[in-house]
Amino acid sequence: MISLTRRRLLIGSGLGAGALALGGCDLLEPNDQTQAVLRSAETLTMKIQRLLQGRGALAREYSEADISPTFRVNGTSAPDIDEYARLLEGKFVDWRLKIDGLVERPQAFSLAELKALPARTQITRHDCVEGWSAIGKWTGVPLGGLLDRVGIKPSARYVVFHCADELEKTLDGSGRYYESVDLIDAFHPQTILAYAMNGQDLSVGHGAPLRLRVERQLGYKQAKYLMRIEVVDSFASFWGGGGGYWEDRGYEWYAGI
Ligand SMILES: Nc1nc2c(c(=O)[nH]1)N[C@H]1C(S)=C(S)[C@@H](COP(=O)(O)O)O[C@H]1N2
Ligand SMILES: [Mo]
Repeated sequence: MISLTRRRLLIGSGLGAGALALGGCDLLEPNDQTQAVLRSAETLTMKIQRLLQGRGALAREYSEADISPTFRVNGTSAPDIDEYARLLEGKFVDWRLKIDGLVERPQAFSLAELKALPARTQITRHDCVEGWSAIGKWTGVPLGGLLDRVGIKPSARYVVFHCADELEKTLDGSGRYYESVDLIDAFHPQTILAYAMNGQDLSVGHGAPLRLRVERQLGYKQAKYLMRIEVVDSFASFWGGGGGYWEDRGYEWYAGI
């Protein structure tokens, strides 16, 4: 397998080198034009990565012996929201995962219902942009199977994940954590909604009761505290329009590893 890092791929293209130079300059206020250049370089990167690796290529899986003895909790460690506190106190019996948007049969799943569905377990490495990694074992429901159950409409293009936590307290609620993936990643076999880590129910720190694992992408895509999944044709109208909490603050939407 050819292994090229995103940086090398970018440097290999004239466009990317320019985008990198801009990206590295703190003095330059990003304007629409530089944003457009950065976004097109990012789309190019995603296409090259998928071309080299294949749409369905699997992220590496590890053995039990590789599981990290400690796995850091990052970002929100406990959602500071009344509704979440209530659900946690009730051991998530009243929690429901809503799936709606561009689907034929909107549905709300209890944790017990999700746990009764066919499950997948995978041992993978989590890479955070902040420069740390950890290997963990995740068990959950493949997202693709769940989407097949509710039936996505032909106009569907993206899947948006709404979380319980506000990472930043704001008056308009724009500090709410959210994420999104396209349908290629949504139906990828390693994309699961995990309710267990290392053989135990998810802890609050790691995203109880349910979190996303989308293994070919960086840590910030792995949305914790899932409340609702919305199938859409565009994520432009959500919050900052970038498709995720960190994307709205400048990170790449396709965070390929
Ligand atoms: N809802 C929510 N999901 C989140 C975050 C967050 O703050 N809130 N942080 C992200 C980041 S940057 C990382 S690295 C991982 C951390 O997951 P962990 O706490 O299980 O290590 O969760 C991601 N998903
Ligand atoms: Mo992260």
